[in-house]
Amino acid sequence: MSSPPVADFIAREARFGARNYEPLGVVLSRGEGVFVWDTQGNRYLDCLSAYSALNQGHCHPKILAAMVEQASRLTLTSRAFHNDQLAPFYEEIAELTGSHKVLPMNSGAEAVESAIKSVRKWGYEVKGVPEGQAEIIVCANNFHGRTLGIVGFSTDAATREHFGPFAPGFRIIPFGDLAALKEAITPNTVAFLVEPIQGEAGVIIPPAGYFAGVRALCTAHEVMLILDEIQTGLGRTGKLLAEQHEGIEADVTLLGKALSGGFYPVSAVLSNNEVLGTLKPGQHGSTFGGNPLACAVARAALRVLVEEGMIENASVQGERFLQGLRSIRANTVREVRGRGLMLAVELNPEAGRARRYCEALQLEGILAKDTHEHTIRFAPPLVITSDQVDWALERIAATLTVDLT
Ligand code: IF1
Repeated sequence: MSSPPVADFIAREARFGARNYEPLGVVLSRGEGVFVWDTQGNRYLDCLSAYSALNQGHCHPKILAAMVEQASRLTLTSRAFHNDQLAPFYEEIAELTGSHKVLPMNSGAEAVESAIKSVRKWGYEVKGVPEGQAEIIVCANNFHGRTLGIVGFSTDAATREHFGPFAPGFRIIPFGDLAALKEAITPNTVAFLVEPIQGEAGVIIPPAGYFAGVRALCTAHEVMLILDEIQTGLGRTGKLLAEQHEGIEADVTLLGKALSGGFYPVSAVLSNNEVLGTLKPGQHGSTFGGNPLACAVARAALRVLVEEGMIENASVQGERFLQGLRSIRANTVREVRGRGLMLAVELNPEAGRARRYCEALQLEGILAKDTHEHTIRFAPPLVITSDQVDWALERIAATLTVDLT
């Protein structure tokens, strides 16, 4: 039996759904590795990977097996009782990332919120900041999620407008500007929250040495460095954590997205010191956080990432993809940026909206996502092969080569 037309699914979504997204006109029904298929049976190379949640590729068989096995045994206990998956999850993620304490949550935004709560508590109870005075420094053009606490310190109009009033306690400085950080730190500063590479802003890589300077300033002023690695972490940039490119260690690291390989929302706050130690029973939690299904899925997701060499592959294929994009000679392209398999092509404004090129790429069998009018992001699963990279580059080059005269 043939599937209903694409337009039918889209119209039915529009009828009852809140219109908070504007997806490309493709309706997907199956995924495997780097590929997805639409309801009509067309195959696409997924160059978004659900915003880097699918680093391990679609429906990875080993993660799937772990999920099915655990789902048939025990799914949820709440944290009112212990479960036999939580301890091994803690041990494995702590060992892999070199962390001392782990707080399991669900969505990325919850990990961010949990980190904010924890560093404020640390500020009052350990650093000695006067009650109610804690300040957290964040960067312009940040993206840390959609909760009220987080959107209050966004600088993007669509993200923040008409959702206030917002919570105080945040200072915004330009990304990549060390002098601005130095100036913004006060005795009441408890943390600097920042993405190692700004994702939503369009894959913005800070100047070399920036994070070494950030680390030194934070240490000197007893400010907790919180790295939001929800998008950059778990192999996406060619290292387990993007901080490794900078030769630094965060005090607090946030993971989400690929922590479950795209099967289930799993996030975590990892800390190197006493920050998470300030949380006592009853002071923070979540019904689903740390549940056995999440833990089993996350354990498998971390295992395949390491055992199957996905991090090294992201480094090798990322370099191939980057060089390939840089070698495209088209007057539509203004700049190519990337680290590992987190890549972006910024178009010249005269080239028109990036969305148009994503629609053209869709017809070529590639799914990619625009951001900020003129930027196209490429972030395929980390299991992509050289042949698949070359196949994509050929089509991307053809799509970007448009006569603008
Ligand atoms: C959407 C972007 C990606 C994140 C970082 C926390 C979160 C995210 C660094 C929150 C989430 C998403 C969510 C998605 C769009 C997206 C995104 F375009 F906005 F920047 F990935 F590129 N920290 N990123 O990137 O995690 O609560 O969603 O699990 O549609 O909002 P979440």
